[in-house]
Amino acid sequence: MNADINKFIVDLEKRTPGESEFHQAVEEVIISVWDYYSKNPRYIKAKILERMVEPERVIMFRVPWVDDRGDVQINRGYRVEFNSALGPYKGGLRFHASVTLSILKFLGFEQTFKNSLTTLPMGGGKGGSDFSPKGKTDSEIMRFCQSFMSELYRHIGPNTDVPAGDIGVGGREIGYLFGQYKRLKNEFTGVLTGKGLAWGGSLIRPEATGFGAVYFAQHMLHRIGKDIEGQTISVSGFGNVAWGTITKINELGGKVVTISGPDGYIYDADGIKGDKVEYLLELRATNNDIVQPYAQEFGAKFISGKHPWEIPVNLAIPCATENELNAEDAKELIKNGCKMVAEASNMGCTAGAVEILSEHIDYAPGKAVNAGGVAVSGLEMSQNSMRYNWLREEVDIRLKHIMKEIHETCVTYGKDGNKVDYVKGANIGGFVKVADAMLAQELCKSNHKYRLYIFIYPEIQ
Ligand code: 2IT
Repeated sequence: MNADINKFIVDLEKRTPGESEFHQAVEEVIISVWDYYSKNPRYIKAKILERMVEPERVIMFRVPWVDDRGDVQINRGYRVEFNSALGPYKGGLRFHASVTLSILKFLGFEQTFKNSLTTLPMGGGKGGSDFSPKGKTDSEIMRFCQSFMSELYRHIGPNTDVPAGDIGVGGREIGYLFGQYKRLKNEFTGVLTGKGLAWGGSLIRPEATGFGAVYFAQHMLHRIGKDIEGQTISVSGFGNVAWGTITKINELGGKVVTISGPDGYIYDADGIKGDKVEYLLELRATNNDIVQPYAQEFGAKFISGKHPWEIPVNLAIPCATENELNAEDAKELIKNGCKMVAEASNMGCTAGAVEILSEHIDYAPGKAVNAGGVAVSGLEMSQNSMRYNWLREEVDIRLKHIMKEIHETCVTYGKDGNKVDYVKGANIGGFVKVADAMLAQELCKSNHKYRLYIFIYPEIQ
């Protein structure tokens, strides 16, 4: 690693001890943009990268609530408002036991570049809580969401910060959160995205991350003269992103043979199609966070405690969570003939996996592949501002167009002979717009006291 990059990372680690996921996300971006950055003295002079890795604001708060037994429970709530150069902070809320400040900083940092890639006017943010919906009743989730919003409401707004869902936050949670915001503010505004269709939500938002990921994978395949049709594909996860991805792959004639959960993975050689896809939604709604019941329901194989990357496929689409595919998995996929990995989860591959995959096959990172989700959130904001709803086809056309543009941006900045370095392409493509906007908006340089002084004593000038 170049000495300047190394110094940058060491300094960052000193200032943010223990935030390993955040360091991993920053390191990937810094390595990708360093050459481009070093050739632009105006970025260096303005310390753009040093500024970008520092969130504009971090809010941490206590979330007390009462469970069904009447016992008091305490969780921690967060909102990391990372960067507002391109628009209001925008990004999801994650409710999961694994949530820490490091995880939300990595997600907020990535979100800034991702949102920039969408071409829509959105800054980057992320939030959530270490609250786990697993095993909780509806009324417990409702009380938690209400308590969470009782603090968050004062920090967000349709022109300030617009949260959405992420792991553990779907339509039900957004409903409870929105209801509480409205009660407290007495305002019906587009302050959250992922809302129900009858009350300001956008068509295609639930499917958007998965649909967008498949549109992106299609562009990657077309570039090398292939198509989704006839491909055997492994998917991980069984939530909203996996569901949208599988639905679109089936529509385009591909076959998905795996899904996974924290308990292990399912191998269904016949393909996950028809009723089996809708069953994923039922499975998710049980709040148990396991995929094993799919095996009993449809007579498929369940492999306990493992990831699906050992199954031979042409294409893999990780749809679960960060660092779910490591260097060993990458080698196994390549050995079994996999030609492409399109990452739909945020930072789904470890740094070791990214290195191996990028060297041998086509690999595209989450911030490009999964940007369709937040892109349709941006379209939901537009529709809310107009107080109007677009048709399904209108949203889908825009989503397709955005994914095509993101792919073109990756090719523009990442082309390397016959290959495309999608990591470099996505990182530089995302970086340029944010950096230029930060330069244009400047930072607060004026020394207020000095100004006052020369106003009173102009002769000293
Ligand atoms: O990671 C993501 O892009 C999301 N969870 C969606 C964020 C959003 O604001 O729709």
